[in-house]
Amino acid sequence: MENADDEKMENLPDNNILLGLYSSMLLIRRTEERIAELYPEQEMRCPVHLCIGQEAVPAGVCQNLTSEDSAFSNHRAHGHYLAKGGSLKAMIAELYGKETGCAKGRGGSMHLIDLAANFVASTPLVGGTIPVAVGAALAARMQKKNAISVAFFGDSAVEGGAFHEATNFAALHRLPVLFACENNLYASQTHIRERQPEREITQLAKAQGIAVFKADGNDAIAVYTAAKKAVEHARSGAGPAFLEFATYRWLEHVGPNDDSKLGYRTAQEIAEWKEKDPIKKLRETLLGKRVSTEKELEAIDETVKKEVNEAFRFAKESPFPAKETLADNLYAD
Ligand SMILES: Cc1ncc(C[n+]2csc(CCOP(=O)(O)OP(=O)(O)O)c2C)c(N)n1
Repeated sequence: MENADDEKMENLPDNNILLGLYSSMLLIRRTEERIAELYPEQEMRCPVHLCIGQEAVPAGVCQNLTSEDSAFSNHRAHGHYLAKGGSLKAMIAELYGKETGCAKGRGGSMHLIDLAANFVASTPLVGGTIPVAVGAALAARMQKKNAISVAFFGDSAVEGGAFHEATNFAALHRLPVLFACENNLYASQTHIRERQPEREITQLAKAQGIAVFKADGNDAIAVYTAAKKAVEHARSGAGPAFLEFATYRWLEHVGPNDDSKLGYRTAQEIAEWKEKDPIKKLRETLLGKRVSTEKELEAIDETVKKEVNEAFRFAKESPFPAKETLADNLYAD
């Protein structure tokens, strides 16, 4: 090994993984940019919680999952759904309330589901899917599958009882589940310092005897590498793993706008995090390490934009559910 740079190169994931991370993040970013652009038309009538700035977490974690593994999410679900392989067309149609949507137009942005991709559930109840992911891990164990499950949630979810019950049960039974915490510092407009005592979130998982992994959530390679270790841990039968990623949402808590005028965080803080753009960071690595050329990355962007355009066209042209079917699928008979 001639120098530290060569050593770093040695440790890079292989090119397929790197390009997978890049494409996945770009798909999430371009999709959400288009949602933000078209939201003022008021054709998407559901609230939207955008994850622009946070893309490295879903991309880096899901790059380690197989189609057998299941994923669960919260109100900020677009990135997790897409990175797990959920249908983009069905997601956009869902935001438009259309029959072709992934929840047949009944759920909107916060109730994404795509069972074909094993993206099993997302719900706006903070922490609500964490115990369900643990249940999926228990089911996988009982069915003797090699599958693991992942619960994505924000930093506020660890303040709820469901998190503590679920981690306790998962640790006790050494279940193959990952708890993936996106620590973006805020719950709506309240900083974590005003909500939690001064201690690391990971201490909560450690106290349950759960293996803990942490990574810079703006560095897709770091997220991928930490998640790889956590996935190996869970899949080996050693029990659950807890992942904490430092990340940041660029736009308002809910909706398509910048919120620097609200006063709960400063424009400077937002600008500093934007400097750490995870897509820009990986792009620089891909070019710097000669994994890709500018032209190849441009081609990925063009392909992604076409896919996004096509999904919006599909959603807009799709029919609304017929009136007489509105109550279908809402209640168990
Ligand atoms: C049980 C519950 N309590 C309160 C709310 C209201 N609420 C919606 S989003 C949110 C903040 C979520 O913050 P976090 O979990 O850190 O995720 P982020 O929005 O930062 O991604 C709250 C309190 C809710 N949806 N569910």
